[in-house]
Amino acid sequence: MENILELGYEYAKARYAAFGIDTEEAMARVAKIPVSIHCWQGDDIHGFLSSDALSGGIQVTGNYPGAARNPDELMADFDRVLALVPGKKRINLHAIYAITDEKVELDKLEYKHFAAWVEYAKSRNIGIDFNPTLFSHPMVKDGLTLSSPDEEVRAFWIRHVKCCREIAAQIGKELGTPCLNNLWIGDGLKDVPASRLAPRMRLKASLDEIYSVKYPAEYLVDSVESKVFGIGVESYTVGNSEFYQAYAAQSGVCCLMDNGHYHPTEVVSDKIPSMLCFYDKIALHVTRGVRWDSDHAVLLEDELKEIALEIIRNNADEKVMIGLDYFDASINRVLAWVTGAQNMQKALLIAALTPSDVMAKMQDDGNFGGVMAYREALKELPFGEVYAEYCRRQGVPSGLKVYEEICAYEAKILPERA
Ligand code: RNT
Ligand code: ZN
Repeated sequence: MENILELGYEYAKARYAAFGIDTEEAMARVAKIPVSIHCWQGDDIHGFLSSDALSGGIQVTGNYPGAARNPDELMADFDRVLALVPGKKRINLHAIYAITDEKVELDKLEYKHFAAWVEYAKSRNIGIDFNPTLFSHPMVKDGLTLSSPDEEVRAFWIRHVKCCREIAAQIGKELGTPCLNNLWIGDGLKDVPASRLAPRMRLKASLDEIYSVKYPAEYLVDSVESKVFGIGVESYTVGNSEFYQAYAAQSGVCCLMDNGHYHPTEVVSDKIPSMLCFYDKIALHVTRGVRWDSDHAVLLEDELKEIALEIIRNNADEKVMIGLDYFDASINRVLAWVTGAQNMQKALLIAALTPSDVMAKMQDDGNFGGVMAYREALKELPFGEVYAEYCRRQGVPSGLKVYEEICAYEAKILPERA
């Protein structure tokens, strides 16, 4: 059997070589690109700080058993993810994943509440990214946080984001790799606003105050994440794309594009090269939108492949910070996690196995038929053999073996968590 796999790879290597592609180079390249895996798939974005239900423009649906209930369970589940996904990984935390026995308010969080996560990351040799949590909390008033007309509300959330930035910078320093601190707020209105400008001016003022504190870029990278609409705020979103793009251009923070946050025919793959004309760094939340939901588990679909292509063919491996963001509680959560993360790896590998320079030259020469012929012929190549080899070299399983391992893990933990 081993032999058949090896033969399969040798055959695939030759098929790609006929297109001028070196499979060894492609695998080595993709293995260096970090993908930040969101911790919140493991427990439906509950976190460890309160028992309040999720609210504020996002929703998790499904009641599949086995959600992680505490730090130990979440870390154990994440270890399964690390062991089943190839490539370079980071973990993406939210402020509500603070680990503490005392009751601590969101505007009083400190680095010490995340020291256990830093130890976890250190021992697994992975980086950490971070997010302030501005939802599922009583200080969200009338659906608003940083854009609230209530000064107390606004001040509370400014303090929260400020302490998150300080924590994130400290994490980046400890781990020797910059921590991305991404800000998303659900602020918006259900129905037609009487003023669209005033909340945006208040958000702008809040951001100015938040980002007036400077940290070294080798510790902290800040990003802001826009959205077109959220559940319950269908008519107006304060932090829309234009708002944050203009803010980022003016202030020097990064834009984070979540591909579930745009109108259905708008694609992030097309936005990436536009942004690369102007920004040194951009961040992504890779997800899958389905109708009104922006957060289904990532599948190996055309748009995912196109996103990966725009990163790889523009040599933006170090400019685009890739993160995942989805939450499915209707299936085994580790499976949802692993499937999406594997698919990101597959898309990057497919992109790295594409003769993009040759095809770009054809485009410039006006040979559009050639581009089409190449693109379609590439779909016939034995990608699966290269991916299986990539996984094998990294000591992780591929194919249904992954599913079998997750089933075995589930059989072990479900009785403990019942
Ligand atoms: C919500 C945003 C945001 C969240 C996470 C939990 O629409 O995508 O990124 O999903 O912060
Ligand atoms: Zn997101």
